[in-house]
Amino acid sequence: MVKKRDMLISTLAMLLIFTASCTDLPAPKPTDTIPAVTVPAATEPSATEPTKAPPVLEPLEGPGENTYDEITTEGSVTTISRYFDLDCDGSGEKIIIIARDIRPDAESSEIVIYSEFELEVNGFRAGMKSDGMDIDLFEPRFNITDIDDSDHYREIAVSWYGEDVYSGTVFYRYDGKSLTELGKVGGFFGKWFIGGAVDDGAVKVDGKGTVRTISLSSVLMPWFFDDEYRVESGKLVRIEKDLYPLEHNVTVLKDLTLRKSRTDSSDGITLKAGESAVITGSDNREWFSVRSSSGETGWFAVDDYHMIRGTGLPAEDFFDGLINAG
Ligand SMILES: [Ca+2]
Ligand SMILES: [Ca+2]
Repeated sequence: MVKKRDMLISTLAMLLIFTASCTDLPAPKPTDTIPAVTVPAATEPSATEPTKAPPVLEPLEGPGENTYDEITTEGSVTTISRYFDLDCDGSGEKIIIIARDIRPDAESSEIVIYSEFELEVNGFRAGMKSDGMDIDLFEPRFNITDIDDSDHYREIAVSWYGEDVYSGTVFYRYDGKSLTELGKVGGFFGKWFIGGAVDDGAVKVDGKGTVRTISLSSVLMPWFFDDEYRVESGKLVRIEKDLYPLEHNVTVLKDLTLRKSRTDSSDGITLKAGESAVITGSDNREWFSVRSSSGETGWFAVDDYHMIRGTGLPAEDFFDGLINAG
């Protein structure tokens, strides 16, 4: 009892010394000051605990809904920036994209077409240029996404509008040490703004490591197929499928004897001139399956994209209704 009492007295004495030095403050009652002294001491240990916890991931916005800190346009140059913690180390990276119209006729053009972009993250740079073929113009409103929520990286996606109807997306990753391109896929990520219309792009990220999109094949003719990619050793790698479904109606122009299967080179059914048929699938490399008007199936292969193997003739000589690549 004596010791406790002595401690209380010494505490009160210290409080009196403390309050005496703060002459402007009213002397607090002991009952008020005791919690004030003990509460901070009690909270200090718990305040240090969050530093040992996993990093808090910055909330992501939906595809095409990303906001930015600053957007400036000067002439044919647009600069968009945003702070975001891409490597989840607790501090935001400054992400800057500079999109420029560097076409020779840009000065006289009434519209700005971003023919190149430069991406900068914490001083590291990457970028792309229009190739005058597949890539027409870039959309500088980049997206931040998370391909795989089991790693501590978020990815930047930049998309472009294609020359005809098709588009593409490039993914970048900043890991704290470098900015690397993971790869390119067909299709647009996020909202695309063209001709006054806004649409959802074909590229979907599931957060489980898979990027899904709709890709354009040029084997036999231009046709679209469901496509998937995964990140392997820091690169987006296509997940090859054995066969991609297709449902394309054609009319046979010239008799064509098909193969029984991809592995059996013996003669199968013969498609007759004038009959209708359906191309039902392809390996996206050389083989196509065809369903005849009577419901039977056979196969043909192409070389050099459109020459039907074993005939020396292009596919256009056998089928009417193929999509024109032109
Ligand atoms: Ca960071
Ligand atoms: Ca991730």
